[in-house]
Amino acid sequence: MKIFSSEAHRRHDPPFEVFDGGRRVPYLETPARMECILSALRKTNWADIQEPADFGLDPILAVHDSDYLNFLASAWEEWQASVSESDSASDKSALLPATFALRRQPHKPKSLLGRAGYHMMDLSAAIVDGTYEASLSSANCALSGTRAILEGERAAFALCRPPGHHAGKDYAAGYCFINNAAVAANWLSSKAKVAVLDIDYHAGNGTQDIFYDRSDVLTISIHADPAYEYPYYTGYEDETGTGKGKGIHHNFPLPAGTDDAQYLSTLEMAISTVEKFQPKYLVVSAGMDIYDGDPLGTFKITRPGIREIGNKIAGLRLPTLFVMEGGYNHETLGDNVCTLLEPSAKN
Ligand code: OKP
Ligand code: ZN
Repeated sequence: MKIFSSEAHRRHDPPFEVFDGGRRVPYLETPARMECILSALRKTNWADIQEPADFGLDPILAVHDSDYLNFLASAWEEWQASVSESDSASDKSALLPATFALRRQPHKPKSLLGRAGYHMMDLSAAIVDGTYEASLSSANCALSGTRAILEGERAAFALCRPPGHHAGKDYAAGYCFINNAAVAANWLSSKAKVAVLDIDYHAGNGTQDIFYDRSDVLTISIHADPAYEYPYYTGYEDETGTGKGKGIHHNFPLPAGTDDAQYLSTLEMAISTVEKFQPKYLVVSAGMDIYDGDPLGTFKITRPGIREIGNKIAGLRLPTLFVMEGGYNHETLGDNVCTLLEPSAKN
């Protein structure tokens, strides 16, 4: 299986994020996550790990607003250059605003902190030196995987970092800046119908937003019910798309503590939804934070559960691009990723 991974992800290494209640904690979405996954992949006999190619900005701008991408491109330097736009300017180790724009607020200000709060949804998407470059290389991993699929590979894996599924057209959120899976799915959609299946523990709100009014990209997300879990405001069952996209978007919210049996019966419904749509391509947002004991999750999915998820996905027999999303238990992350991919790698 072709796997695309770039060292450039290391340049994105924020010193902290802010948890609920205002607690500053070390950033959980670390470069070490990639080490874990790569070292597990290298122990298999099927992983063909390659550097991504550079696809430029066009395929990214097909999904994200240019104002937003310009913000990402210059935010760090502006942050360093800014002279005390606010009290927080004394600690410049990460750009993290403390005010956020609700979209019903009409103004998009020119000031850096004003734009930062406009283009961020929460306190888990800190911008540091190298965030933009790492995000571009992450998208290039997804695009390289897409090209492999278009050239006839049955499956490919984009080892993306930062992850992407919380990022919308014009905002960063939950460790995500560029929506890698959406960039890939959008390119594939220029050839034929595409389904995106998001199995990360958290609702794929960004992917949903990006395709919500489109009928050519089916989006399905299976996740912790936003009634109790991040991202709280979206990912509910009654969100099914709008306009031409009505009925093409599906959320499967699950209770805290969901086990293999519950998860797999929901996956069954998701898989038959994909089959009915009859896509030519599949993109899987592969978050492994569904695994039992993940520091950000509550589900109790076991290794055999992950294997069964991998079997069901491979059973669709669609050209499939796996895109890395979350997963924060360093001990188990690498083996879980290999277990998920293996049935598709040997297909
Ligand atoms: C990213 B991905 C903890 C707050 C954590 C951000 C979660 C982002 C998850 N109380 N907020 O979907 O794995
Ligand atoms: Zn997640």
